[in-house]
Amino acid sequence: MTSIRSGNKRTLAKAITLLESSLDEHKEQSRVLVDEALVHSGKSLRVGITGVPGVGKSTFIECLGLYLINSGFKVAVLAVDPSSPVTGGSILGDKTRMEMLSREENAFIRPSPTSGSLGGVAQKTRETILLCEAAGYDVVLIETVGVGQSEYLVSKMVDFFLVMILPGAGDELQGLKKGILELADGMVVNKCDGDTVQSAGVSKQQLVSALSLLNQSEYWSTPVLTCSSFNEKDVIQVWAMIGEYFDLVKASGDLRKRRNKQNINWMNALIEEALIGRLNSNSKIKSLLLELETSVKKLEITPYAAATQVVQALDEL
Ligand SMILES: Nc1nc2c(ncn2[C@@H]2O[C@H](COP(=O)(O)OP(=O)(O)O)[C@@H](O)[C@H]2O)c(=O)[nH]1
Ligand SMILES: [Mg+2]
Repeated sequence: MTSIRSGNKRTLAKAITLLESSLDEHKEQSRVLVDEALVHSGKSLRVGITGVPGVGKSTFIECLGLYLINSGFKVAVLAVDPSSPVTGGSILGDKTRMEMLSREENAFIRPSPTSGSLGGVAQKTRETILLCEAAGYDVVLIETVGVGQSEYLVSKMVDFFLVMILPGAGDELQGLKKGILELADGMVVNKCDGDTVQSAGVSKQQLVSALSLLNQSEYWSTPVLTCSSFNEKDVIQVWAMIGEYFDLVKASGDLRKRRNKQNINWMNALIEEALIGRLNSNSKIKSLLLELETSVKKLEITPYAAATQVVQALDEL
């Protein structure tokens, strides 16, 4: 196989397919690929973008991606969408919406892995980021849907986490999941055009006051911008905010810390996966698990006691 570092898109795509395969021989090959990539990784700016379906993430990414490519960058777009493994989530729609971007030589668009648990999908996304970086991509944009736990996982693997919301009054803001404000490094009220300009302004003010109640770092308070993804000027403004943040965290040494944290998270996820893999591959433990599940359901044993038994059984292996 040609090296990923050649920057060839088909080579990169093939490598990611290998990564997503569940065959044991492919797992071994992809481990080698990821190990090789690791040395050449870490140079990109990793940006996560979340928001409810329809908020305009893909439209925003297409506009931003084209702008970045025109500015001389290579842009990779990855999706994490575990909501609909059968159809591949909203990705089919995304593909057509990013039609212009996907035709660009310096853009690489990859839909979400469609099989596996959310943890597995997150894991593959982490490795895919490294492969993209080794292939020379300067900016990696990760689109994720604002449902379930996926946005939490994505926020832990990026340098900047952008939360997009729809314009609207208080009700919608109440609907924002608790905790999302803490994850956000920047927020965008999108679709600020036409009839919604005014309500977008109101949402912005509400977000600003909600954010002011949170503890922010000494040099960064999560900004809130309004944006129309159809308007390149707006999109560039959002990018400027991300660039400003990146410069600040780089200068303060926090980027290093954040990347270290990303790696520790990654390691922990791998340990968890390996342990669960071991539990499931041992027939003795597997039957113990089934037994305990029944006992827990019948309230014959507490979940704590059951978990302790499983860990003990693992010790005795
Ligand atoms: N008016 C308006 N419509 C938008 C904007 N951004 C996206 N849309 C439209 O909203 C719909 C959903 O956009 P999409 O990018 O697929 O949303 P996603 O599900 O978050 O990726 C599409 O019909 C877009 O054309 C915007 O800034 N203003
Ligand atoms: Mg989309």
